[in-house]
Amino acid sequence: MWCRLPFRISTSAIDSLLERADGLISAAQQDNSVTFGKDFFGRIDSENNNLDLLQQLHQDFWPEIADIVDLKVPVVDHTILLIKGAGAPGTALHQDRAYWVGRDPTPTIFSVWIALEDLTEEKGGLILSPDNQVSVSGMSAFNTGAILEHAEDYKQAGGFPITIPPAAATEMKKAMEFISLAKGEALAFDSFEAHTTGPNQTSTPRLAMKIAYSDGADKDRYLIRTDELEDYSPS
Ligand SMILES: O=C(O)CCC(=O)C(=O)O
Ligand SMILES: [Fe+2]
Repeated sequence: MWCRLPFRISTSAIDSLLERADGLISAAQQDNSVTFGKDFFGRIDSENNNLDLLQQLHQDFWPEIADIVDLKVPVVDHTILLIKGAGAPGTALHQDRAYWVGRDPTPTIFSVWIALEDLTEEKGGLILSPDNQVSVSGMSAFNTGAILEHAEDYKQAGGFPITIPPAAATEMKKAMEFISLAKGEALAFDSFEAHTTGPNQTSTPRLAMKIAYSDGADKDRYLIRTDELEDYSPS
């Protein structure tokens, strides 16, 4: 299940992020792989943890969805920058659940996927099934789906090696479409939503990111509770 978030994240929040991620982005100009800013947010070194930026982005949409998703102890499970280098390959079809069974025994993680620039299909934007689209109120039914068979394919390019095997993927992709997102637009998808992206066929890096939320009750591995993030102030 997935939905478009019907509000835009402020350009000023995104521009401050892009400015601070400048080093990573310029490196992706020369590197045709997917550059994951996995430790861009929340590094132990509190001067460089960028939680002030995460706070700004989060506050732009969380109040609109918190009651709908209704997590007992809402946490930011993890956040990554999804920078796909100029010329980098696509990401094979998968459900994120295949990666998260261990860390999220009862499925609660969902992703807010944010366009940090206007994303076209040539840039390697997200491809989803329109059949699974719901309105924002439908987020209350997130994570009620089922896991499909996945295989580990460490040879396939794109940085996400657990994938839906090629024959099944080809069949599923017939019903999937590129979803266009302008800078600051975002969509949310649950951990059972199969997704893929095409290669970045342009000469500049593709700029996107995801904030993955989950229920932190009974968990000790997550980035930060949402109430802590809201109260965060850089020391
Ligand atoms: O960035 C991509 O190409 C794929 C991202 C993805 O699979 C995800 O955000 O879960
Ligand atoms: Fe994914």
